[in-house]
Amino acid sequence: MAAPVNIIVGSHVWVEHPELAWVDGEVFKISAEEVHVHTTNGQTVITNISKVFPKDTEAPPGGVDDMTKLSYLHEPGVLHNLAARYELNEIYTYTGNILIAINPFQRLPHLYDTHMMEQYKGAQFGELSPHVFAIADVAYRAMINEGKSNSILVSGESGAGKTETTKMLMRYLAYLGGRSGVEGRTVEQQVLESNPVLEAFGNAKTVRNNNSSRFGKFVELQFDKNGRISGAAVRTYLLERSRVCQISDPERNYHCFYLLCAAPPEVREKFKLGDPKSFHYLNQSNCYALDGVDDTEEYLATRRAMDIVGISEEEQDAIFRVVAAILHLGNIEFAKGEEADSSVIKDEKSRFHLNTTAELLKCDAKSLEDALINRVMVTPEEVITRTLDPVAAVGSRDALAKTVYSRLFDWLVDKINSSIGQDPNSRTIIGVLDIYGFESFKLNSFEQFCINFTNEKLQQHFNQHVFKMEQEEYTKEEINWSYIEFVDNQDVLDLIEKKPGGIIALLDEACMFPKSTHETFAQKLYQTFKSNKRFIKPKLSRTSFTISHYAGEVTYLADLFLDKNKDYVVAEHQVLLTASKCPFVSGLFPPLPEESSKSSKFSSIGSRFKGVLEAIRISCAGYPTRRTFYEFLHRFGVLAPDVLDGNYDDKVACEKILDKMGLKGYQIGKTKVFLRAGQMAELDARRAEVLGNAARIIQRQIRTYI
Ligand code: AD9
Ligand code: MG
Repeated sequence: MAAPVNIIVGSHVWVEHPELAWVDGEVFKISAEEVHVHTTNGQTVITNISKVFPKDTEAPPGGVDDMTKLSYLHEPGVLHNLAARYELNEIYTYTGNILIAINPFQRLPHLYDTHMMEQYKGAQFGELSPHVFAIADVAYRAMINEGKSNSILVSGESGAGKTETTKMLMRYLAYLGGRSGVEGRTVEQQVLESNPVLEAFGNAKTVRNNNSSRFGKFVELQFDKNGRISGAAVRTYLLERSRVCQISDPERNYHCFYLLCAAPPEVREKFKLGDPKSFHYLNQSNCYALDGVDDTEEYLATRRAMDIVGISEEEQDAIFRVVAAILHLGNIEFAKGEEADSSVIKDEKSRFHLNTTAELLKCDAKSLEDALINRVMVTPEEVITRTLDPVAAVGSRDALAKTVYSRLFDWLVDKINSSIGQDPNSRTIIGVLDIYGFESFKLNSFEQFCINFTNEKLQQHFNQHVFKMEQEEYTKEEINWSYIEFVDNQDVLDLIEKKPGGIIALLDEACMFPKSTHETFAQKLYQTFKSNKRFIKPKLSRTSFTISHYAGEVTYLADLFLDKNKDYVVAEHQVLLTASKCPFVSGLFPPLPEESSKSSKFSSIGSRFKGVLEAIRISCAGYPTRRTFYEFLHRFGVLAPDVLDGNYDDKVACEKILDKMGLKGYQIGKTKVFLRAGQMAELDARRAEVLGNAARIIQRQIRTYI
């Protein structure tokens, strides 16, 4: 978005500001490329003309509800508009048919109450204030009227409000497609209550968000021919497994661990639980409680939601028993054994936790011990039992915890799906996608790599969609357009997912090759991508690499990439749990054929995910500003009074004015004028000149008169 060059002395402009991002002011001097500006906060700024953007002095103080109504589509204009609306608690703004939401960080109950839902039901899009309900309504109407399935994508960085938005969308769709007055557990109620269940097990506090989703989710609502919800399917993507055994201050593990530790006393006694501070998987961070969240209440709420979703008492008991077992498992420590490279259970305390884990999982304690400290190697010739040193035993313990937890999570998703039920006769669906948002921390590992890759995919989908939408608008207005370049992130995606040769392919390759280490993997990346514009090797680093994502640069530590990419279940763990006397636990580990043991789940994520300034940038590449003929003449008629007097029809009049101003490259559609980036500013500058001259003439006349 290059700044337009038509900035003159007296122009109202935006200039960059180190803290405020942008500040407005007035140009008082221009010398060559340098612009001198008096800012409204009392400073004088001298900057290059390319860094100065015109300010629309006629924009309404409360902002406009659709960005396409802005005279200037540039970053300061867009941000200013959003800020002006946010001041008035207007958190929603349209950009065409895209909704931008700004996180209010406070409950706005009236915004989502039944009265509001009634208002939006069937209302023409754009007639009421921008709202998430309006987006859902459009999707629903299109389905009813045209028999079209639709998906709603929610995107934004971590903490932006995607999950809350998704829940509002689902609530509104449940309202439209629900059976009012029906008693008992309805499909829509079950769908809505699946949210708290999945959040208890799949969300956690991170640095950016107290309730951060650590998995991606696509909810498919199925409708019957009368537009009633008749079934639903929840698909989840890539739960962050490492969090189960590794957290850093001030983050938390998954909510379910804390709420179970805060359960009523009889539950805690049964599972031998106590203070969360006493568990290794929780006490690696100093954060236990969340502001405004009562974990005891959350425990009860989760149980209630499980009831509605259709998880039986018995199953609920087994679920929490497994959660407790994981906490005890994490407290098993190891000491060096007598033989070299071997280990033993460290002390009585660890033995207690080992026995408790076995009790809760209903498996044999000795077998559990063996599975933790030994590894069986099967070669074509013989079967060898190898001992593990204490470090490897801890690795084995953590691998078991992660496996059990992710199986438990998958079980919950399956259960939700089977109990809500699918409608095989449904022909139309509305899908809602809520993923984990873009993340960049001080230290970023494989999890952030996966999360950010997912977001790149979604961004690409979004780019293509907006591009198509623009194209449709131009076609509708019958204006000529050939090729509109738009900022594309295909090169980042190629870097990551190209087969062969992308980062994921190289990682999978490294995982298959027994001699690889994170260092050889990093070296391979440096070599392969040395001239890739999106890939940067940080100086002085031997194992980290930087990717220039659409949302910014992120540096990843390659150290644990290999381990984390290998998603297989240790054979001994599998055998141990398949033999559990608890049908729930053994059900999580059905005997599996060999081949799945080495598969890397990660490599298939790309294919599973075919998925706002960028949108605005795309608009800028085409014809960002459009005005109806009437609006255009109203604003710029003053530039050519003779044309206005000429009795032309509106379209011709617009054309004559544009010609007179010597503008090139604009387009005239059937009802609107389409202007190129910067052309609106140019017209405004001319208009200001004309009006200024007129004012001076009037002043002179007045003076003469006096
Ligand atoms: V992440 O990528 O999963 O880490 P999200 O999902 O984008 O992230 P989330 O929806 O969880 O963010 O929102 C974060 C917090 O912002 C919520 O817990 C609320 O406290 C707050 N929030 C977000 N949207 C709204 C809203 N429309 N009304 C009120 C909101 N509060
Ligand atoms: Mg979320």
